[in-house]
Amino acid sequence: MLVTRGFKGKRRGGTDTALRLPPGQYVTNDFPVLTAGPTQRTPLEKWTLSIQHGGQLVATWNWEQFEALPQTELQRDIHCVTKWSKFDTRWRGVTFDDLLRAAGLSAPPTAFVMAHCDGGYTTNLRLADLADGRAMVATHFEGLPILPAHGGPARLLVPHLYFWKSAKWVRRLAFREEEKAGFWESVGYHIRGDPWLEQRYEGDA
Ligand SMILES: Nc1nc2c(c(=O)[nH]1)N[C@H]1C(S)=C(S)[C@@H](COP(=O)(O)O)O[C@H]1N2
Ligand SMILES: [Mo]
Repeated sequence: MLVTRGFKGKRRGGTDTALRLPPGQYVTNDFPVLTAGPTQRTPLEKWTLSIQHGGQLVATWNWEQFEALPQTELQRDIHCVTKWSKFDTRWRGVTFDDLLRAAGLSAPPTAFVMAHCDGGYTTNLRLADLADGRAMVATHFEGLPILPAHGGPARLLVPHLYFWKSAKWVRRLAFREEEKAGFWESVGYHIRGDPWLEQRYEGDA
């Protein structure tokens, strides 16, 4: 199954550009690489994605199993807290909703999730920002496997939040009872990071 969502009829410009650009951002056509640390390179045969709840393993998929899950395409604008925004980026992967279904979870067990990555990067997310088609574990960008520098083989994509929430090389999604700050959130960045509310730093909005 391939579901395509969010395609726009034509490229936008002018006034529309202003309307779709969050406060303090500028548009770029580049795709900057921003990583705290080295690019991670886990061979596909060693790669797994897991869902955890309170330290217990709920589900795990190897690469082959993960690729067999329902695929969704999303076309979205992305916004980095360093102020670049990139319009109309196209991704393919497995939505968070489909992951939960595949994990046999009829309802999400808690309201908070921590994403854990190869290399130790973490970022915290609220369930409401992951569910209802808002987020996916993406494996493809613009029709090609995501490059290692951009988080391939699989990265989280949470396009409506600042891009630091889109964890590269994601390996584990851990449900938690309480909200805990991830890597950037624990050094002064905002706990949620909504670009439209300009939630850049702790204490903003
Ligand atoms: N694992 C991991 N994921 C990460 C980061 C990181 O350092 N490590 N940086 C975040 C930040 S700050 C941004 S802006 C985006 C950058 O993604 P890109 O390099 O594909 O542009 O990845 C996010 N995900
Ligand atoms: Mo960033």
